[in-house]
Amino acid sequence: MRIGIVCYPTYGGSGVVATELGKALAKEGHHVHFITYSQPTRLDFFSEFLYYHEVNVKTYPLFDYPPYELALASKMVDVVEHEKLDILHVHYAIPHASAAFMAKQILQTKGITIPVITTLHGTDITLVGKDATYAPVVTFSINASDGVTAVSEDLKQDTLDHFDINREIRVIPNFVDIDRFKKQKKDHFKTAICPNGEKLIVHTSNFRKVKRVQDVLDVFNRVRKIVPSKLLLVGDGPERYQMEELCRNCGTCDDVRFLGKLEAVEEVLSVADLFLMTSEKESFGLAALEAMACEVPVISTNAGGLPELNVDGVSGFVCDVGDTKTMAEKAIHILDNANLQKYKEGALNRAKEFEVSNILPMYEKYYTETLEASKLVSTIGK
Ligand code: GMT
Repeated sequence: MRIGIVCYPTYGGSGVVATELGKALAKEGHHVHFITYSQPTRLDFFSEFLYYHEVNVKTYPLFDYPPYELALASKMVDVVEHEKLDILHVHYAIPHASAAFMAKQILQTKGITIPVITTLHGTDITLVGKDATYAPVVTFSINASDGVTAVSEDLKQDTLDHFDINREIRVIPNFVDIDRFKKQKKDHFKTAICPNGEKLIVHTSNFRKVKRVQDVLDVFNRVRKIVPSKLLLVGDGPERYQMEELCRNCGTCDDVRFLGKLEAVEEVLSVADLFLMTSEKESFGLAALEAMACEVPVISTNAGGLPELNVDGVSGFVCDVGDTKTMAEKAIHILDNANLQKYKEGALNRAKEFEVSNILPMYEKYYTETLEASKLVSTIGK
C-alpha cells in the first residue's frame, strides 16, 4: 500500500506514534510518505520505503497568522497525486483532519479518490478540540473522515460524549517497539546517578499543566523520607521552570536531575525502578508504556485511558488524580526489594500485549477495510 502520514513532528506522543507506525509499516514493505513541516523526531533511519515531504508555509506581511492548514492541504494534494497514494492517515485532528478534507475535495475535482483516516490522540479532543474555537470544525472533520480511530476506549467515549458524531470510531491502542524499548545493561549509569544504591524514580513528559508535574515532586518528597531515592525528570515544557524553583525551595536539588529532551529515553528507563505519571488527563499514556517495556513499574493516575494500560496491582498502581499520599504509599510498597521484581515482571508482561507486532495488523486491516468501502462508495456514485 502507498500511505501518506500527516503528523506533528515534535516530541508529542501523537507524532511519536505516527512516526513509529510509519516505520513499522515500511518494514512490512508499505511505501510510507510523511507529510509535515519538519523531519519527525523519531524518523531516524533510512529505508527505501520511507519518504519525507516538507510543508513550507509562505508568509506575507499581511498575515499575522501564516495559513499552515492551506499549505498542508496543498502539499497533501501534491503528494497524493504524484506519489499515487492509496490512503491518507492523519494523526491529531487539529488541523490535520480538516486540511485532509480540503485536500480530498480538491483531488475529487481531478478525478482522484483518496480515503482519509483520522486518529484521535487525546488533547485534540479533551483539551483543544472541545473548545468552542475549534469544536464545529473538529466535529465536521471527524464525521467527514472515511475512518476514525481513537487510542483508547476512554478517548472514544469522550469523543462521543462531547461531539455530535455520526460514525463508528475504532479503538486501536498505542504500541511499543520491544526491540528498542527493552532493559539494557547500563549499570555504570545507575551507579553514577545512585552511588549509594538509591532507588531511581523517573518521569517523562512535555511539562504541560495537564501532566501535574508538581505532583511528581510531591510523591518523590514523600518517598525519599522512607526510601533513599533519586528522581530523573526527562523532557521540557512550560512547567519546568516552576519545578526547578520548587526543588530549590524543598532543598531536594541534589536528588533531582532535569535531563531535558532526550533522544535515547530507553537508556534512562533501563536503570529506573519506578515511573510516575500524575496526569490530570491522559488518553493513553505512551510514555508509561515505554517505561513498562523497559521493566519499570508505573504509578499513574486513573485519568482517561490510563487504567486501560496500567493494571492496578500488576504493572503498578492506579490512583486518584492529585492523591499524592496514596501514590507515595504505593511507590514505597513497590520499591521494597521484596516486591520490586514482581512488579517489574508485571510491567513487562503487560507491555508485551501492546507490542507493535500485535497492533500493526489492526491498522493494516483498518486501511484495507476503509479502502474497500471507499472504492464501493465511489463505484456507486458513478
Ligand atoms: O501528552 C501530550 O501532551 C502529547 C499528546 C499528543 O497529542 O501528542 O499526547 C496524547 O497522545 C499520546 C499518543 O497517542 C497519548 O499517549 C497521550 O496520552 C495523549 N496525551 C493526553 O491525552 C494528555
